[in-house]
Amino acid sequence: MIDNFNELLSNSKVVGISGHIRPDGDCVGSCMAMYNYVVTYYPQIEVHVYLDPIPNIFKFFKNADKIEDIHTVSADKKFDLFIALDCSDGARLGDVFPFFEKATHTVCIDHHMTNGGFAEFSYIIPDDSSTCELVYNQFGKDKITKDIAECLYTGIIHDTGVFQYSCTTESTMDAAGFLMTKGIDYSKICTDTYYAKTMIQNRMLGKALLNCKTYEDGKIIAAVITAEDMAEYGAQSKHLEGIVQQLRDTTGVEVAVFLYELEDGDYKGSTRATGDVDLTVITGTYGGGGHKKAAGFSVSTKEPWKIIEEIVDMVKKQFNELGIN
Ligand SMILES: [Mn+2]
Repeated sequence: MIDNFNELLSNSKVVGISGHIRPDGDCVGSCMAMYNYVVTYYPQIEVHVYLDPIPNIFKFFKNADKIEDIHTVSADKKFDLFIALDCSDGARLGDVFPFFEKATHTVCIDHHMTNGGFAEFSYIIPDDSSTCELVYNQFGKDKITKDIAECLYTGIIHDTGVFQYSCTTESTMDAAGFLMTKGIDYSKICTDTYYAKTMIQNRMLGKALLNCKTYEDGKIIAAVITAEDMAEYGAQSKHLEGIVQQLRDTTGVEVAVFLYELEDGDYKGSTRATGDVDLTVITGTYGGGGHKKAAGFSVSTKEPWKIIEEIVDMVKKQFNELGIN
C-alpha cells in the first residue's frame, strides 16, 4: 500500500485520475471507485477523471457521467496529484500522460507484471487479481461506501472472469465478500456487465469461432476478425470482448490468440493461456505486455495470419521447453 496516500490527497487542491486506453471493467471500476472516494472524503478537492469513452454497461457507476475527455483540457492545466490506475506504463495512459508527467506528485496502483514503476508512489502487486482489489486494500474497509463497492466489485469480477481465473485468491474472495455486505446488487452486476451479450457481439463471436484455426493437435487456437467482417455486421471493437476467452475455453486448448483490425488498419492482439506458457514473452516481441496468462499487443500488418504463424512458432518453442507435446 501507499502509506502516505491520504496525506497526498489532503495536501492536494487539484487531482487527476485516469486509467488505460480502451478501458475495461477493472480500469473503469478502479477509476470511478477512486473518483467517488475523493468526492466523498475530500469534497474540497477539484477532482477530474479522464477516460476514453466507456462501454455502456459501466455507465451505472455513480458519477460515470462526470468522466471527461482529456482532449478538452487546456495544455497548461496543472495537477497537484495524478493517479494512474490499471496502467502498466505511461504510454498506456494515452494522451493523459503529458498531464501525468507534469503533476507535482504521481501515484500508480496496478497489477500488471510488466509495470516497471513509472510513478513517484506505486502500489504494484504483479498478478494480483485486479487493480480494484488493490484499490480496496488501499482505501480500507471503513471507507468503502455502496457506490465505491459497486465499482470495485465490477472490476474484480471482470478481471477474474467472475472468480474463475487463477489470479483469484482467498484475499480476492474476502474483498468481494465484504463488498457484498454493502448492499450492492452483485447478481445483477454479474449478469448485466459480464454475461449479457448483444446480438452484434454474439454474431461476431460466431464469426470468430467459425473461422478459427487450430494448431498442435488443438492446443493452440487462433481467430481473426477483419475490418471488413466488422463492417458486415456494423460491429465496433467493443463488440469483440470475450471472444478470446471463448476460444481459450475450448477443450484441449493451452493458448488462444485473437487478432482484430483497428480503425487505422493495425491489428490488436489478445492472448490467453490455460497452462504454464508465459504470454508476456510473446506479446513483448511486439512491444505489448500484460499478464502471464492474459496479455495483449498491437501490430502493424496487412497479413494477420502471418503474425499468428509467428506466435504459433513462439508457443511451440515454449511447449518444447516446458515438455508439453
Ligand atoms: Mn486490470
